[in-house]
Parts: sequence; C-alpha cells; structure tokens
Amino acid sequence: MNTLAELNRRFAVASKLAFEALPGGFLVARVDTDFGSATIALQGAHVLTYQPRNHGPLIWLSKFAKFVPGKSVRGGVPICWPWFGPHSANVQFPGHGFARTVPWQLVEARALPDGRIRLDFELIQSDATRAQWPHASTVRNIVTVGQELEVELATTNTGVAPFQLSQALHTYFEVGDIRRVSIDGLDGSDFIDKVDGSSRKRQEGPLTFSAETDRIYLATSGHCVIRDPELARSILVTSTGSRSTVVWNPWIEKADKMGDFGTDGHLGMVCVETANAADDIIVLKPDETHRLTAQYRSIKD
Ligand code: TA6
Repeated sequence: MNTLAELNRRFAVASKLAFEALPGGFLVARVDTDFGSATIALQGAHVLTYQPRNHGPLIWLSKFAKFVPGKSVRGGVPICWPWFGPHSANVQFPGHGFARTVPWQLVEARALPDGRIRLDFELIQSDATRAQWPHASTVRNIVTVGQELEVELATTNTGVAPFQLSQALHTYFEVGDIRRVSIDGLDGSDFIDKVDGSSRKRQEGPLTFSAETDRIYLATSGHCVIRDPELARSILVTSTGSRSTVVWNPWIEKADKMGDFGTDGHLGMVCVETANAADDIIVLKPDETHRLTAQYRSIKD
C-alpha cells in the first residue's frame, strides 16, 4: 500500500499533483491543471471532486460525507465492482461490491503533453477480497483530469476460466435543483423501475424528477445530457463499454434515512451511472480485458 511520503516522492508533479492525508488518515491526490482540478482518494480510487476551470463543480460530494477507512463515501465517483447492487448469491457480501471500500495503489501518474494529468490506480487484492471474488483478475481505474473528467475502469481476466462481472461508475453530479433538471438521451429506452417493484417500462421523452427515482435503463446509447437551468449549464456524459445506465435520486425520506445527505441534500445531486447491470452482464474470457469508460463535460448554456 502506498504511504504519503512515497506518493509525494514518486508521483508528485510540481504545482499540478500532490498528495495529502485528510483527518482520519484518508490519502488523497490533489490535481490542479490549467483545465480543471480534482481530488481522488486512494481508497476506492474514488474521485471525490472535479471542477473544470471557469466552471462550477461538476461532481457532487455530500457536505456530510464521512471519510472512514473501509466505509463508502457519499458522493464523487464511487466504483461498484465486481458486482452492481446486491451480490447474486451471498447477502453478507457488501452491496455494489468491495472496490469502493478497499485501498488501491497508484501505479503511475503523469502530466500528458497537452497538460492533462493522468493517474492509474490498481485495486489491492487481499484474502478478504479473494474470499468474495475468487477469480484471477486485475482491475485498474485510470483517471484523466483536464477540460473533461475521464474515467476508465479496466478489468482483465488473468486466470484460466471465464467469469461474469457487473459494475458501475456510480457518479454523483452536482445540480442546482433536481426538480428542474431533465435528462436527454434515454428517450425510447426500456428501464427497470426499482421504486415500482422492478417493473419494466419505457421512457417517453426527457427524464424529469418529482419523487424517488431508481432506474436501470437498458440498451442505452452511451450519450446523455443533464440539463440544469438553475445552474445555466448542461453536463454531457459519454461512455463506452456499457449498455446500461442507472439514474438515481433518493428524494427526501430515503436521503434523510441515509444520514450522510443532510437536509435537502438530495436537491443538489443526481446519479447518472455508466454501468454493466441487469441484462448487461460482462462475460470475460481468459486474457480478455473489459474497458468501461466515461467522459464528463460541463457546457454553459
Ligand atoms: O445506483 C442506485 C443504487 O443502487 C440505489 O438503489 C441506492 O440505494 C444506491 O445505489 C446507493 O447505494 P449505497 O450503497 O451507496 O448507499
């Protein structure tokens, strides 16, 4: 596992990339480029914040987020891996997998010729992770900070037998007021409505929000636009390696129960998740690599 001193010695880039410990011991990378800034935690290779230069924050991080080793953080870009939602066979295993609550190591960090900063993390396997995921594999999260935020989650089968994988980039976006937000790019897609007994429905027109929303959109195109009149901007989400998109807002009651949203915290966020979930399961053969990528860009109206 990387130490703070080692991270700064091996990977710091003058005035662009440095590492620090948050109270409680959470190690984070602080990235500051000419195009945007970000913080990324070593636990979970979890992007906590991202702000393109001359724009407001794009990623939502709860004001009440707790930074406790081994616990998930409310907000940012949590990685759900190697399964999305509950484990299919063992209810004792954590929802959304273990990747977001274990340490990752930084294997490479560099300034690209165009000034972006790229960090390449690999999940550290242990007896505890192998007990839940007995498949020979590696998973890397490659994060590039520039005018866009780019995330690439690459899983490789290093064993001799195929395995199945579900996953998501469970990204929390900052919005001005969820009640005024609409999402384009899902029109005509079938979805599983998790707040209505997982019934299957079809999206007609843009998606808008007036109650708890928890949906897995199926056979999606990899292109969504979050329209936000309150902040006078749109967020463009493009992705590859994914045929399912999860959209989530817990609304008032559920957010209250979670204890890390704060009063009305749900008004300022929406999750639009680039996923391989429900029907969209990945079967990875020996030596194959699956790449799930997402790019996030802010466009002023
Ligand atoms: O992606 C939507 C979802 O699966 C919801 O069902 C919701 O409960 C959630 O993720 C948040 O999960 P978490 O484990 O982070 O509290």
